Amino acid sequence: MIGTRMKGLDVGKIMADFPILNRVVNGKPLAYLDNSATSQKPLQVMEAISHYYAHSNSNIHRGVHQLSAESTAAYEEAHSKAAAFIGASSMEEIVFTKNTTESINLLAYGLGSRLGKGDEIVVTQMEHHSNLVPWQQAAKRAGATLKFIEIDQKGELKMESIEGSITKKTRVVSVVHASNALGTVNDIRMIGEVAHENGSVFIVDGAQSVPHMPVDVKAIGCDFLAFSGHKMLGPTGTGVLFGRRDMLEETEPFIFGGDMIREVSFGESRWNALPWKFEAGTPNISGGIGLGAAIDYLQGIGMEKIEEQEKSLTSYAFKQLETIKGLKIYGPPPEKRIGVISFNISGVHAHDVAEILNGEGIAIRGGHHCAMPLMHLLGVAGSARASFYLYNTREEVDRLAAALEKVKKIFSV
Ligand code: 7TS
Repeated sequence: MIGTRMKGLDVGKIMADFPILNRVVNGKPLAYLDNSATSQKPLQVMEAISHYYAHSNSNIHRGVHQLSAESTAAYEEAHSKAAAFIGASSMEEIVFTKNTTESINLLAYGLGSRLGKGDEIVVTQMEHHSNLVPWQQAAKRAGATLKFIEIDQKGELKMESIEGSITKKTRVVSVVHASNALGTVNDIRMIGEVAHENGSVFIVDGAQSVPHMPVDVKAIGCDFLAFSGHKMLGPTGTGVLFGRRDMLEETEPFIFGGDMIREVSFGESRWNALPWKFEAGTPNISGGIGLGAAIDYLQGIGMEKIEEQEKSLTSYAFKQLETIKGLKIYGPPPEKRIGVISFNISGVHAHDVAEILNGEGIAIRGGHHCAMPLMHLLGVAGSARASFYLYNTREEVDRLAAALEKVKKIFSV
């Protein structure tokens, strides 16, 4: 098996769709291993956006003219593609946002009327700040308490803590599907069952799962699923909130104004139909259309194949990195994680690791990964992190390992 071709996924062919991967950085071919932050975009997505601007650019839902009708149809079709991608019943259940953060804020405000004094909101100790800070604020507004499902030594959620934290007082359980800092994939189906047995709303942060594995909202049994289009080959400024129809109907809008209303008088207003009640103002039309093209691209390859390729690459990377003395990997073994590897080299700051790797043309992230409380729990200020996607290869992993040996030499560790 050669590096660019494994288990039916032709990575060489995929790479050809991503012009940025031909870049040379500091004299070396770019190895882009920062996919948890945002993914690269294929030509197909760029072409969908330019085609829209060259042929149909117009505002949606307000013109009877040809261009507006075309823009509206294309934007709505992108919602339908997103619905089919995650197994939603219809496009009414798909709200376009600008990212996962906005999707979760929409809920933290929109579900506010469900929260009162003494109620409880449950998240985990491995949340990204965007599934933590909005709930801290919601708890403050309502006089509710924020509780945490704890993690164990391996970076997995403690079973007894899941059952202990979620009680009849719990109104909202919001849990990350796959951790951006540890790579851990959580058993969200089971957590959802516990949440529902206790009468709670169940929200999943799918920012790191939806781009990398098949995710079906009915199979996981969530009420809401938030994810980012820009992490799954789509343009920046795109995100999605799925909500089960009945749940979205009961959720209050978070941003008010044009296009989200059905009828307005000087005194009051009635809201538009789903999903438009949550998409006030002129949305990111070209971005939504670009996201539709990204979904077509991913589906053309197949999410099972993407997951399999990333698993194989992650196992390979584990083997390579584990041979490096003084390098510590955080989180569970490869079979229990997505293609994210967080690590530290003893005695070397994560930012120095990232900087030396940059000199080798390798893009990784060093820092707290917007999960500061988790980093404190691990007893570190931050970590270096390599994160993979469908276009990464074993050769890039080999270069990563070689560059990390160089880091050790420079710091004489
Ligand atoms: N949830 C998780 C699990 C994430 O990994 C991220 C972004 C977000 C939410 C927020 O997504 P956004 O699109 O609203 O920014 N994670 C990262 C990261 O790991 N490095 O940069 C952003």
